[in-house]
Amino acid sequence: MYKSIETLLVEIPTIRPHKMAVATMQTQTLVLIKVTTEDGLVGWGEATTIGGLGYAEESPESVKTNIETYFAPLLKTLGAMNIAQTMQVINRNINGNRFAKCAIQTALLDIQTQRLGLPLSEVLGGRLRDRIPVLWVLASGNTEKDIAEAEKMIAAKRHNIFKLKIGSRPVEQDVEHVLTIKKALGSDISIRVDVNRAWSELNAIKGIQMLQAGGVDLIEQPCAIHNIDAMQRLTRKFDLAIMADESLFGPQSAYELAKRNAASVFAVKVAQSGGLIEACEVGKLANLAGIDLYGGTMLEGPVGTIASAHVFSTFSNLAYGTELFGPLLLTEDILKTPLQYENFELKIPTGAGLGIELDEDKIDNMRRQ
Ligand code: MUC
Ligand code: MG
Repeated sequence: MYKSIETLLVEIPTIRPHKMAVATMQTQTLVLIKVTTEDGLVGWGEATTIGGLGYAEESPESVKTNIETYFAPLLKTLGAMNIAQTMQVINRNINGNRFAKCAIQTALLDIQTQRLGLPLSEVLGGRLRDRIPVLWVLASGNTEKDIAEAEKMIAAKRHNIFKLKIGSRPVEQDVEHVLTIKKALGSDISIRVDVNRAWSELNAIKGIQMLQAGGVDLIEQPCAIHNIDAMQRLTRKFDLAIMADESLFGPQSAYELAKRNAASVFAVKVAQSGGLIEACEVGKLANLAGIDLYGGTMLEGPVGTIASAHVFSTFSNLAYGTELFGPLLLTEDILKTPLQYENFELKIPTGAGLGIELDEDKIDNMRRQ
């Protein structure tokens, strides 16, 4: 039933350097999976990551190799199975590789929901909203440039919540940068920071004290991935939201974090969760534990962004909105009709499947040969 499974690496420059504690991006490598069935349907998935191996354990190249060597030959033998059975066989035969698994699952769900004539969100339990709030990440590395960029976004009604990437400079310098931006934008504008695991617990206490006093709303992943004890103590100690990002990598880790009260908010990412269905399970666990939700991104292009949007549309609690701005950070669009960002929100497509149409000629021109 599956005729071909292709992995395409598509290099697209960013609109400006995107500086994070884990990497500085000038180009994003989109990792796109295209699954074609014998009866002519095409499903898309995405396994994009950040900074090669700088962010996660899978790189664009490892995803491509592992899909071509292990996933594709196995998938071709599973044509008669439904998606649950297919993913069960894949999980029994292939360890780890959450990004690749997410991309494959997305493409299979895209195909399945095209057959059913339903938006993908409808097989994930059903959407509760057609639009989701989207913040913008200020990461030019320069305070004045960041303020100008934010003011432009607010005036254009594109974004009115901002996340700042910190952690690569001394704590005092980072705090000064954040609070200068907070002051310039005023008390109505929500400012959050993402430390990308760069602080020791002591530095986190020092930094968060100053950021909380300055009116910052949320601190994302202050400490190391496996330092759950520090995350737990910081969550207890401070009144502002402490969000788990890199420490959250699928339902099992969500359960551990929830059990230990090691975060007040979860940044749910579909690839980090290992699939769209698993991301929904993380959302359910958060609900049961009274943990707020935020829709995260791996700075994917439109495929991963819209797959994530279908997931987040089903969350009853999306208290901290989303950061599904990935396609807006890129200089080129790969869709025939661009995604609709307006009034500080992203509109979720209503067509069958993912509900987007890729421009394959453009992708062909930009893909790594
Ligand atoms: C992260 O750690 O949250 C999301 C937005 C952004 O700028 O970087 C990513 C990764
Ligand atoms: Mg983060």
